[in-house]
Amino acid sequence: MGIIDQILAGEVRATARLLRDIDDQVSSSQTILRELYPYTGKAYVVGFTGSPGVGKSTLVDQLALRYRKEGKTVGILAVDPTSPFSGGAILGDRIRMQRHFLDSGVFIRSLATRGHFGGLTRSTNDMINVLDAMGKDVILVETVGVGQDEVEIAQSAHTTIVVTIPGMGDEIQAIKAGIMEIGSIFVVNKADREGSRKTVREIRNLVELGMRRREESNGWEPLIVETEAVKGRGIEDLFQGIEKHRDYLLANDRGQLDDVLQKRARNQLMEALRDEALKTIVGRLESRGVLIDDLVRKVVDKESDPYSVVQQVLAEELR
Ligand SMILES: Nc1nc2c(ncn2[C@@H]2O[C@H](COP(=O)(O)OP(=O)(O)O)[C@@H](O)[C@H]2O)c(=O)[nH]1
Ligand SMILES: [Mg+2]
Repeated sequence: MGIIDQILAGEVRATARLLRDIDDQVSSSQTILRELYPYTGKAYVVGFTGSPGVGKSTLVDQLALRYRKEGKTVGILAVDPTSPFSGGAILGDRIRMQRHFLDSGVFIRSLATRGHFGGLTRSTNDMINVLDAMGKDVILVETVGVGQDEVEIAQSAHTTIVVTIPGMGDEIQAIKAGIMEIGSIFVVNKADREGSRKTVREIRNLVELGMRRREESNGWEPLIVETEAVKGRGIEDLFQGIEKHRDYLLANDRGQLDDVLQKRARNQLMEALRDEALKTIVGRLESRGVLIDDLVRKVVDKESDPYSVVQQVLAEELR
């Protein structure tokens, strides 16, 4: 069996190898991704975003169990640029995820993202496609934080879950600052802590404000769910919430699903374009004996500036 057939058959070893190659940016992985692409589009992708420690991994773990109960197969991608592979966070995740290891219906992978040239979003999207082609019914993607990468990754998901905890002013600020638009569901985890109801109210106010501003642009009113992930409390509500959002997308009377698919495709296309264009230009420079480091030096020494360097490079390389 060739690698394509192995992955389509859901073989763990072949899949893990391809994911590693994507992480290492081995160029042969592109050919494989190209061949796998026609087989993607069946999985339901759920993205989780929120600050470190709010309980995303614990939620993902619990939801994975819930989906298994439905007989669904699950892929899990944990994207954590802040923690190296050998780091404590990943170790903690490993231990927590241990119970899934004997379950062939769950495939787990952490993305370390060591200084990615082409960016986090691209490898994540590629990996989502692999798990999709591999036949996983549901793919749970965990990303850290609320930065640009996370917002972009969130756009790859059908349902995006913004996770927060009681009393985190920063979180609420982040929600205000633009992540509001991406949340299909807001989770207030660690509901065992004081102030949970208050946080729910604050988010509800923001949601209502956002809905008014959004002018029914897509008609989905974000849900707010309280959970205590460590004890599995609220997981059923969250699960049902995701199902509800899925039903809404699939009803598709306003082209909701197509919106999601378009965002994702656009995202993937732009990422790949940026990545390949950059690679091509850097390659051409190097083949002419121009080193990026020398250009950097010029900018540092104020012999030139970033803007002029870029203009010059583009003028020469994109003729
Ligand atoms: N008290 C409490 N602790 C929780 C809850 N959910 C997760 N935790 C703990 O919070 C810590 C961080 O959880 P983790 O899932 O790794 O957070 P992540 O960084 O967002 O993935 C762990 O020690 C969890 O056991 C909860 O509902 N209540
Ligand atoms: Mg985590």
